[in-house]
Amino acid sequence: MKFSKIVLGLAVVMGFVASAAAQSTMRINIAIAQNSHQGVAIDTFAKEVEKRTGGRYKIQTFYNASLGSERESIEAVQLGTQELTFTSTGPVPNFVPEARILDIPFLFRDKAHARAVLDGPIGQEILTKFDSKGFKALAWGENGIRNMTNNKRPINTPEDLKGLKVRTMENPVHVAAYKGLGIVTTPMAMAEVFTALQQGTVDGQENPLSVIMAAKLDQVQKYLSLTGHVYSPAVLLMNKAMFDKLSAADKQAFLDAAKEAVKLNRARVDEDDAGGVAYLRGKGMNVVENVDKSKFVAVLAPVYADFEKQFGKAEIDRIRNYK
Ligand code: EAX
Repeated sequence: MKFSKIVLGLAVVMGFVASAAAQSTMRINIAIAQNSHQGVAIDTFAKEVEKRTGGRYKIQTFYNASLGSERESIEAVQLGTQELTFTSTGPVPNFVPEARILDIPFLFRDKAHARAVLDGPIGQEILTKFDSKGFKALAWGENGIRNMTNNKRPINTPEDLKGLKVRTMENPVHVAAYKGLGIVTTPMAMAEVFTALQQGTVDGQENPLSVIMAAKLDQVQKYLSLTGHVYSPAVLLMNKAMFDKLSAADKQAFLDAAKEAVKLNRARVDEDDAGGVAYLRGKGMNVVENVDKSKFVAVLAPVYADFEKQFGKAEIDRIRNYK
């Protein structure tokens, strides 16, 4: 009797050891709340990876910059101290300059145009530029169309932006453009934004409705203007060496899981955009809906001239005219 109990006990332990050894755990994070378009992305990615690899890979999800800011997380993935991250392209140009062209204000007609460019040859080509920088970019996701908020005044025309102290992402293209609009720019990580607005360190910030709602910025911002001045892509990044070590089947599983994640991420952005204005008005924000974007584009003419020198007019037009 005793002997069979020992054998049984050993079998159970061996079983645990085998399954534990067979399962690897990886971490992925975002800089905003789980209840968000980005939370949907990483939660879906985690579920899909576990399902598609038969449980051999478990993805632990972290929110609210608990593992670090977007910039710190991109750096950690590049170094391999963190396996994955889902981030807006805000800080990306500091690591992959080729992605900067996507951050040009008023470059895309709308989300459909941006999604077509990112999922088409132009966007897929830019994804390959991440490889030599230590990343496997699994898929383009979506952060959304960025709008201005502030505590000073409604923004109807570019003149209303003059002298406003606005938090920006750590993105050189955004900073150059916003300065061109007369904004006093303060680059800062997302986790510091709520407090900076609350304390009046800055007057305003700019983000998609999805982020404004997820970060509860209605609690510290009075005015929202639907300037729609930038389409903000997101990207699902994995440490390149870790991706390369996966079997061919698991590489495909990670890529397919990323595709599923982005589908639901974009669907949540559409949902947020459909209900966001009413929601934020209901929270007491003063919303300017009809902003004449052509006036902002006109003021940006000198900045566009610089961008054409930086990126090439043909490259910019290729994106602008993409159908
Ligand atoms: O990715 O930093 C920002 O304004 C981003 O839009 C935010 O972190 C979500």
